[in-house]
Amino acid sequence: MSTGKSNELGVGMVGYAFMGAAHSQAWRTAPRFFDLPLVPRMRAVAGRDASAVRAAAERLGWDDAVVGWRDLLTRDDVGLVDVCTPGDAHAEIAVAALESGKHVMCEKPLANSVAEAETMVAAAEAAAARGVRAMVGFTYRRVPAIALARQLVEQGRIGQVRHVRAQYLQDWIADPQAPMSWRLDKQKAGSGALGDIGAHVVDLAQYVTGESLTGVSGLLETFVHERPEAASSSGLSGVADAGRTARVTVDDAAVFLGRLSGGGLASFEATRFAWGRKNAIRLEVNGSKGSLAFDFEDMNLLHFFDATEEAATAGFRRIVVTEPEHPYGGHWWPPGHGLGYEHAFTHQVVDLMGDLAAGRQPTPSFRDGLEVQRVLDAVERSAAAGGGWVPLP
Ligand code: SOE
Repeated sequence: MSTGKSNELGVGMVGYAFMGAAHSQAWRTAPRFFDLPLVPRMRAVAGRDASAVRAAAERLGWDDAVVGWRDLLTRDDVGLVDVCTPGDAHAEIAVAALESGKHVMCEKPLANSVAEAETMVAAAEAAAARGVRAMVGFTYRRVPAIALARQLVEQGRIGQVRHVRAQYLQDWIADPQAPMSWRLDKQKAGSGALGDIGAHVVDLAQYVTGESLTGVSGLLETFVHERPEAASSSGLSGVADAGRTARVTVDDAAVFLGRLSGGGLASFEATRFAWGRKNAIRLEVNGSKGSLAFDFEDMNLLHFFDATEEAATAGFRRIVVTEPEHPYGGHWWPPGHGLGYEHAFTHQVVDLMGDLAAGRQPTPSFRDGLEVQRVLDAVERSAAAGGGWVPLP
């Protein structure tokens, strides 16, 4: 497969809305701030509408625009396909791309169902035998404070994990007049708050602790069943069409409990109805020797309590995770100047390029994505049966 110079990798992206814009920014920025062993080149973006995809290519910095994602698979200058579509298209595009020898980066959640995710894992594992790799975009793993939390757990600084308290709180549809979006349509999105944002905190809980959930029990609720259709939309906001309404077919909120493979207990909450909470990803882990706490709304901070310190002066330490000693540190601004939402997408590209250049499996893998999918599915089954316990394999 020729994609240009030997240390270059041509990228073709499918979809160009909110996630497509975030990924474009990352593909463009990664080689400008990091010294990469493999340099991504933004070859082509694919969409359905010729003039809209052309405008997106221009705006987001892609060399070319194509109508229909299949055209990406036959191009010699594309070595990786980046799937930024709603969930209902993930499986078809990712499997076809892997079968045609293209590496794949796929947005989260991996799929809309466990069955689709299993098909994707089978394709990814068959492709891996041919050196073709697949990764799912649980981007928040690459927030420096989260990566540091993982390191501290791995180093044993909080000891045996006893509790995980994980929340993902937003408010962008708390107003019942907020218009319909594909994220509220089960056909397109698979589930609601559960899969869209609950998936992130399930992944973070498993990633930071290095453990798996062994069972869950949960409740789901839809508070607003009918919404105005969107006359237009951009990102997460839209303009309501006064004349027409559409039925919401997903959950608005999810609350669930889980047990971790190391014996700890976990609680999760995912909602888009928490007025005032904009993108509050809160993760607290309590171990036998200390605690960690993170809130994305203050994403450059990690709070660490070390219970081995002298009791009289022990207290939560507020670590400003912006220093060269920190994960991904030293590549951006002078120490202390802070990072934002978009930087984690750039770190995702940096790690992916490093893994591809070294012939390593990037993480999170499609199998990690399937594990999360199984948790989502178990929560749905539990909620459908009134909240009972559902074990996970
Ligand atoms: C909407 O809830 C959303 O854009 C999610 O789809 C993303 O995964 C999350 O990062 C931000 O919120």
